[in-house]
Amino acid sequence: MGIISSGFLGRRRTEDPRLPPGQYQTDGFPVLSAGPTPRVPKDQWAFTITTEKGVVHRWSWDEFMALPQDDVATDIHCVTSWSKLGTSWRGVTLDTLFQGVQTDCEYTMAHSFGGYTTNVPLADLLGGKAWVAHTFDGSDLAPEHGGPARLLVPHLYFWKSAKWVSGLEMMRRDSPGFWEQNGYHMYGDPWLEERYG
Ligand SMILES: Nc1nc2c(c(=O)[nH]1)N[C@H]1C(S)=C(S)[C@@H](COP(=O)(O)O)O[C@H]1N2
Ligand SMILES: [Mo]
Repeated sequence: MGIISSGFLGRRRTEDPRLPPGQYQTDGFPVLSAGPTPRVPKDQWAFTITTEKGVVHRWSWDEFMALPQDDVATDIHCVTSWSKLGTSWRGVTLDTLFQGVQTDCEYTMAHSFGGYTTNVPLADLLGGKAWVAHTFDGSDLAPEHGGPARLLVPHLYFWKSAKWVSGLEMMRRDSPGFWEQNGYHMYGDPWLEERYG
């Protein structure tokens, strides 16, 4: 019925210039977890950055929430082909967390409560490109989406955005995390369709 057929709308949606190649837009928020959802009470939560010299920078929940906070509007892209456009988050930039961290390493391994890992170059975490996010759409980040806090690295496929993130470990050489050991790409640029290794 009417001039605008669903086919026309479908075409328009897939041609959105914000969609990387091979991605479709979803309005839902799919949950993709490799295991059960860990429940981490905020009073037992901490975020750490561990350098190659073994220096540990640690923030409790209250210390983390007292840092400067950023509101972020961004698109996210899952390697399984869904993208969600214009999502809104609140969190702390990695630039803030890395102030005062001395390292010569170019690579990091993100670690999560529950054991998930993913490798991200340090350069991709700095320069206003990545956050430890605790709020989605104005509400506390739900446990199934990584609450109390998750990594948010939206310019890479979403598997790099470690849910329930507990810390970053500096690495001298790039080394594969969980999905990267299981065939996913070491870097994961959605615009270059770096899906599999
Ligand atoms: N700790 C942890 N983080 C994770 C995952 C996971 O299984 N465990 N899955 C990754 C993948 S493959 C995707 S697409 C996104 C999914 O996030 P969502 O469940 O909030 O959509 O989280 C990423 N971060
Ligand atoms: Mo994913």
